[in-house]
Amino acid sequence: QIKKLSFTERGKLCTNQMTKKLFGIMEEKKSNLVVSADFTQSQQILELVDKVGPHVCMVKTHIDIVEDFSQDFITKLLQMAQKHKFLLFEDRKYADIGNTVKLQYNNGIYHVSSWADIINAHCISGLGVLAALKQIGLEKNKGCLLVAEMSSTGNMITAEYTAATVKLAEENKDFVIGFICQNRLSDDPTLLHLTPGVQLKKGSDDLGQQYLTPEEVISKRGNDVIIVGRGITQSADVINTAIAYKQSAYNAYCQLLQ
Ligand code: 5FU
Repeated sequence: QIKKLSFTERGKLCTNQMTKKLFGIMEEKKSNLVVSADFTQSQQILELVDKVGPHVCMVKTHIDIVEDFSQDFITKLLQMAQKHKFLLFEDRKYADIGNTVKLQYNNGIYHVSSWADIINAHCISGLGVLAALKQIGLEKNKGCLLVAEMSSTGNMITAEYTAATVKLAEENKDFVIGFICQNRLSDDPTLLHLTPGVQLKKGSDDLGQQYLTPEEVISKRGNDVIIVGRGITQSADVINTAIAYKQSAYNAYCQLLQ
């Protein structure tokens, strides 16, 4: 049963170095938690990641919401990543034609390709988006996640679109490391399933976000990693809340191995 392989065992099967690295961090830190650092001030982000850094395998950013962006911020973020041993995932969801996406990934103010270990893409525009990101990312040993499903209510992703996305991932494993999804989509043990829309209690926000619990996401649905934003960032006790999410997701993963 593929689902029951440990992260270490799955890491050994990977030829993609980014996937191998992530499985290694997850096993070492006993964490399949990603925190989504959705703050608009760089200082808030740095303070958050310094607190939760020891408990996460990866920090997810939306760099274009940061109001005081600077190269110095990126330098400090990279130092934090090294200090606490986590990867950086820029949740840009590239979706345009290949040429535009290439410019967005490499250029502009943010130069995402220079610091983000992992990025993601919607393949709605066709094969060009992935080809373009790959042209830049592959030689820098970066990884890409494909958005195969979304957590938001009324999203227009169909089962056919999801299936086509899975096929694309399976055919591009040199660069694609897995999915942003709500359900386990591929039996390939070298592809990761990362799920946003997670809080300790099932629910929703007032703009269409829908939340599942860590247990539902990991043990019932068989995904690998939870992505948590406000459940942690809006908590009065960020560190202990991050620990609670980490334990909940990791215990759910351990249950699957038994
Ligand atoms: F692809 C997706 C998705 O389907 N749902 C999401 O919520 C991405 N996200 C991101 O995860 C979203 O942009 C936020 O950055 C984060 C969830 O934040 P929350 O505060 O936990 O709702």
